[in-house]
Amino acid sequence: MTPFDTILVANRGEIALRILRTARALGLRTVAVHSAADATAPHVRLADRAVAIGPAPAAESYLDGARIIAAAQAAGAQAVHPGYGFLAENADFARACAEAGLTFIGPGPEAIALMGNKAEAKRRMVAAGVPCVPGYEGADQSDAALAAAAREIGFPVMVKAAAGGGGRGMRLVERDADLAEALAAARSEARNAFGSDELILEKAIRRPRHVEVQVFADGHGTTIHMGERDCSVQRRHQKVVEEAPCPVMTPDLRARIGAAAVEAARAIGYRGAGTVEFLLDADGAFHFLEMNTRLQVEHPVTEMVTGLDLVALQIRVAQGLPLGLDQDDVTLNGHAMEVRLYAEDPAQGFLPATGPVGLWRPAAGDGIRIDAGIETGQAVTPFYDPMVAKVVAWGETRETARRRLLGALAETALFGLATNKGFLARVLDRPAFAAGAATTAFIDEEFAPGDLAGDAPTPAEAAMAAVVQFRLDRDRAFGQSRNVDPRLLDWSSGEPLVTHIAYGGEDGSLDLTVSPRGGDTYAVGLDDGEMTVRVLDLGAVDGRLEVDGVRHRLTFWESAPGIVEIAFGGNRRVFRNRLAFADPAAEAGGGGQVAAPMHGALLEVAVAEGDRVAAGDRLAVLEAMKMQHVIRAGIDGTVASVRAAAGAQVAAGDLLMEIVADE
Ligand code: MV4
Repeated sequence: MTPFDTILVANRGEIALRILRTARALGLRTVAVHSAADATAPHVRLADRAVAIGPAPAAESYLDGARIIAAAQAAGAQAVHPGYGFLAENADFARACAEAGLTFIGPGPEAIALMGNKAEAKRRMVAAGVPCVPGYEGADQSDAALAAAAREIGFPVMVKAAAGGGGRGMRLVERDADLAEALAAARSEARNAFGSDELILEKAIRRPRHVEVQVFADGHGTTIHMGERDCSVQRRHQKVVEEAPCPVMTPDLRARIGAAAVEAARAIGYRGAGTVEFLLDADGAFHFLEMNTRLQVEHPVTEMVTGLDLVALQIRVAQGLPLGLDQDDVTLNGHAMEVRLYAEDPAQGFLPATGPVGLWRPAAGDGIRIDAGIETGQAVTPFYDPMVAKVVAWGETRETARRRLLGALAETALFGLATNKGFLARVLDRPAFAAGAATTAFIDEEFAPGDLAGDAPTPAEAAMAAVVQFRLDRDRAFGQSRNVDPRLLDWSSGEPLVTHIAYGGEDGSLDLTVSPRGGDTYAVGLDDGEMTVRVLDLGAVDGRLEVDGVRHRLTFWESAPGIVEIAFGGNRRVFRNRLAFADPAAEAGGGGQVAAPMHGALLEVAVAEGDRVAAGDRLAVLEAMKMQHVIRAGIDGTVASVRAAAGAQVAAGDLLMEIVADE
């Protein structure tokens, strides 16, 4: 192992930034690589040098080992940190680095390859005396051999792909009669996904906890552990919450599970950072599951309770230096809890969300750490994992960490994209989670499929949204000109100005009216009721509004005129004013109510009562923000009434005309 002074980070997003920061802090020079989609990404700007390695698809960029090795050579890096994902557990890449004279910051290729095959890993672990789930990992893959093994193990059994991981290709089989079909399906799935149809069987453990132990080894005979993480809360094998320590850990259990993890690493001559995964059953027995031969996404919770920088230690070990720590030097302090913030929409089956980030403003505070890969103005693209940030909180106790994490989520603003933030808060809020009782079955047990989306806005929230939107439209209409006497804002010479705003769609719709009452006070009508809303403060992003005597804090972002995203200390809600869009066909009931899309002056009204119009025909021209907006018919029909004349000042949502649809 040769010392190095320049390190290439073969990754992107938050983990690339995380690694680059430590490398810089250690005085190393840094090289970033990026795909065409990431040319202006934050990790590219943080590194001393950056090399473009290919087009957006990962297979042609971040997964292309040859291009990364060429980039390291071109930019003068002598070491490569793979992060997690991509090439982190690719034994061929680790070997190719070595052959190219580059230090791969991770374990040797043999350890990666060994742990990449579950059957082989389990045989080695059984031989090393590491407790494993009773099972079958034999070379005889015939149906007869597997069926005999399943009966010996006893149902229910888990069928797993030997080359798989993270739950892919895994099947639970409750009874003998279902085995043959499960084997056939698992084989075909495994062959397609991993290029190998080798299977293993295990006794199925019901409602286990996922407990993983962080291990570290140097090349000088030291192998230690750094305590455990509980990652039981997962959704479709994707981790949602991770914490350290495990809520049900005892000193005795930690000593035993830690010793087993260290033994697992020693048995294969491991070097660097690794994670040994166990299932912890309801009786407190633990069973080896697999070993991940990389730095994990959730390593920050271990860093927060140990005070160690795992990336710095990885680099140190890769330099050939001793770890410099004994088991006794590792002490655990307090509790840390992490959630993974994803650009995905729980209301649409957690569909990944892509597009530009309108506003990213992470929380800050005591005991809060946020590792993010995004910035305001950067786009989340469909090419890579949609995780945009990890929000982590530390506290003396688990409950303090949990409450801080809820607070940090509420204070973290991410607009422009759907996120799982509200879902994360609801997970953290569940009594079973708060009690530390969550197992791997938690999400299935606690959340009905239709219950993942979150709730509708309250009347007070809709009223605040309407007032925020009214004010944004007003300020736009009266020209950021600033020459308007503030006393004249909201002033009208005729009837009191009433602005109609309509939210919602198919299911619940909210029809509101906003009427200025002088000063910063507004009467907001909703259904038969009326709320009094006062604007105490409305900045570019933050606001404080009072609804019927109760003050609320909010953050907002206007994605387009007529669409405002607001977070009331928690989940982002999108308020889309239907009346702001000249799309009468989309109106409830399919009627032809044509409303002004924004505050402005009507320059022209192109139709009269009784005129026949076709969808797309020009109805009127509105001037706003020094631009002319053509308002077009959304449906075919006859103009039933015209409510405004050329020259009139109109407010957003004002009814301009009605079209009666053709029969
Ligand atoms: C199991 C199991 C029960 N019994 N193996 C899922 C991911 C992969 N790493 C292993 N997994 C499991 N293996 C036996 N013998 C239950 C799971 C499991 C699970 C494990 C960890 C975290 C979440 C999980 C969710 C469902 C199933």
